[in-house]
Amino acid sequence: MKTGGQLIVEALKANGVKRISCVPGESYLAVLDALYESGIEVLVCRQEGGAAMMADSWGRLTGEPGICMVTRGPGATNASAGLHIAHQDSIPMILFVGQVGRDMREREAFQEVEYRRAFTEFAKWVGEIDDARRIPEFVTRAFAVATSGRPGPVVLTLPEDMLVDMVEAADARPYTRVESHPGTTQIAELGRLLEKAERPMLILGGTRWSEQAVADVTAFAERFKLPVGCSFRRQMLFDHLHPNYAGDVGIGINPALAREVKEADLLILIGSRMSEMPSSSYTLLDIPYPKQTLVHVFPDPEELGRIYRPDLAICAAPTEFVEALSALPTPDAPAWADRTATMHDSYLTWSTPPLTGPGPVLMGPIMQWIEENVPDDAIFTNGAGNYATWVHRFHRFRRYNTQSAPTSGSMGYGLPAAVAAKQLFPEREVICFAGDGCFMMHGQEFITAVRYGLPIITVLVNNGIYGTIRMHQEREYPGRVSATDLVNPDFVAYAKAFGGHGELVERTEDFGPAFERARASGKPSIIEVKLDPEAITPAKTLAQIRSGS
Ligand SMILES: Cc1ncc(C[n+]2csc(CCOP(=O)(O)OP(=O)(O)O)c2C)c(N)n1
Repeated sequence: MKTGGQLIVEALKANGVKRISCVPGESYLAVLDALYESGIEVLVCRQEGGAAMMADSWGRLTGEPGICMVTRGPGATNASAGLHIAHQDSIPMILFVGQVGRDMREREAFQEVEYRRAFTEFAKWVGEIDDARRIPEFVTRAFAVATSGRPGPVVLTLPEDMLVDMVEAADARPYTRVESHPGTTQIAELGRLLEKAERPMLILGGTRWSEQAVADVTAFAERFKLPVGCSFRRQMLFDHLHPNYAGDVGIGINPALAREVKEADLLILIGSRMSEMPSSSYTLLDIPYPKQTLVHVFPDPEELGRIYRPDLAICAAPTEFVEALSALPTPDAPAWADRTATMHDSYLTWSTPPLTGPGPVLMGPIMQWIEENVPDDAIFTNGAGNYATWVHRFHRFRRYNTQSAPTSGSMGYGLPAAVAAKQLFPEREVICFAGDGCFMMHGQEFITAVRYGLPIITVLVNNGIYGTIRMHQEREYPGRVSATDLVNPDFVAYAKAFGGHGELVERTEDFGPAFERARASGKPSIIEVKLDPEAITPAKTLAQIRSGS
């Protein structure tokens, strides 16, 4: 006989869970008790949004569901920020929510929410376990749903009284992963399309990749001399210094690359949904009938033909699809080899940072310093803001799993994601990029990094404004500044008050030494980079945007 709380923890252990994030609540004390001496590491967070984002980041970096536990009502609604990210980004995650007792349901009891109604839009499945004997069934299904097809978040709610019931239940076993392979006829058809093509291109995106899959797709691109683009915030899927790399198909795309995508005659989308950001607001491919011959590879049939009608639809996970590509014989010299080389040259020019700009601190040389001094396996995290452009355009990603950033453009993600990444890979450098706006959304999780001894480095780009919105505002309503300026704390003092290391950079040349000191401190650190608000994009100042020049 075991309690519901014990059965939950046993089911997690059976599924290989090593860590969870949480904010505690009285609604799930029995689970907290079962976690005591369970061997599962519990990261206690300061706000459920950050806790859920940590779980998302674990799911993103491992492919296995990240686990988060929160209390009912306010805990769950706070956590919904992380749920939405995991949903839009196709990340496996399971959110456990303490729920009011079964005998009180539907009375709007203290903090009661009907989660099936509230979260169905953000989750692949929302379930409530009202019988402790069914815990193995629900948890197994949660893992299967979160990881299969297009991965996503699952919410399981746990009535408080169910968790203390003593019951007999089946011993927990690990879930079975569902794989989806391409058919041999589909691979042969792809081979025929490639034979006919003159301007083919690969675009990689989505999830369900692995180190091996990245190696497989690289080998395929090399054999066929194909140019490869990476979808928005999925740049870690292809080595940016590889001669076949064509660039980031994301926000502010290289215009030359956008032209190539539009003019391609064969587009092979692997894992990407080609949603609003990578498609330049749905302008790169015609809807529903793209001009390009479209091969769309995606692990969920519902996405195939949803927006773009593909000429060849392949329902397969990227891992399984790229493995099957070895069956295609290597062509003699493909006619497009020169075009691939030209596209890579264009990428190299596009990703070379400008060395001038307004103000005494220049982000271009700072990015250059980072490129020269940060190891290839360093993990970059960020949330949303114009500061992120510097990373996305000028950091040359070299390896798989070196990025944890939301395609949903959610501010406040970078810091909790960095905490999670460092916990997972303590031997790797983890660098969080944040704006002053973005950082303050989950800045309290800096204490979580301090508490667990996770020396992340935060590059906090402080321009004193909600820069992205100011940029749009100046373009649409020139000179009418409304709700986009900020008053900030002293971020160096903030870092120190939390027990971390703080640095202030007011001149470009101070960045390198500040970074080295942050590294050497062995503590979580914040490097506040004081950026002139005029330096709003790598190409244009705020004044130029205001005047429409
Ligand atoms: C959670 C959330 N709230 C609001 C927005 C809208 N938004 C996008 S970027 C941005 C400003 C970001 O400011 P900051 O982090 O200071 O970076 P900057 O653009 O100044 O570089 C805002 C408010 C968002 N994307 N996410």
